[in-house]
Amino acid sequence: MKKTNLSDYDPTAVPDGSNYHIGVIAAEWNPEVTNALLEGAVDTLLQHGVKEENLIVRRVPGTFELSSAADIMLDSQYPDAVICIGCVIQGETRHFEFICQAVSQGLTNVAIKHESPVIFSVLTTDTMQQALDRAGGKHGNKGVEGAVTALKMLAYKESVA
Ligand code: DLZ
Repeated sequence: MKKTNLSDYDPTAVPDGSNYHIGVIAAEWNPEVTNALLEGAVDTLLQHGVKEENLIVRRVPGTFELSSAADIMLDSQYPDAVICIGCVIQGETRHFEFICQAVSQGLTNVAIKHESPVIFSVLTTDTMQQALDRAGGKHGNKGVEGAVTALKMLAYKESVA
């Protein structure tokens, strides 16, 4: 199968972000990956009109902490959407399964609780190379995808409100 840039998108189809406050929370684990995802997300939000002063960027220790951090941010700082960035790499123990399960279910629960877009920009890969390929490498940048998804979900929310 031909592998492509998974983050290619049509910029003309992305809603304007100038009226939104957006939180971006990145895990500190695997920083060479999460820093690149964070940069991709922030650059993309700015490109689509989000004002720098309306961005709330925070760090948490690991991907597991993303759900509670998003919940706390939505309760205290009221962003319109939160993009959650992490990278979990398969190791020799079952930690991988527990973290992936917890964060995917946790972020879903937070999104439903707050009726707000909570975006899963979490890479779950077998190897560091697979993660780097998706953090600004040959398969794109999952942070860019997260930013585009946040803006599209905010437009969706407005369209049905
Ligand atoms: C403990 C752990 C392990 C083994 N692997 C990762 C990982 O690959 N990526 C990641 O973001 N975090 C990892 N962590 C840390 C957990 O996410 C969490 O921070 C700790 O279990 C403390 O709750």
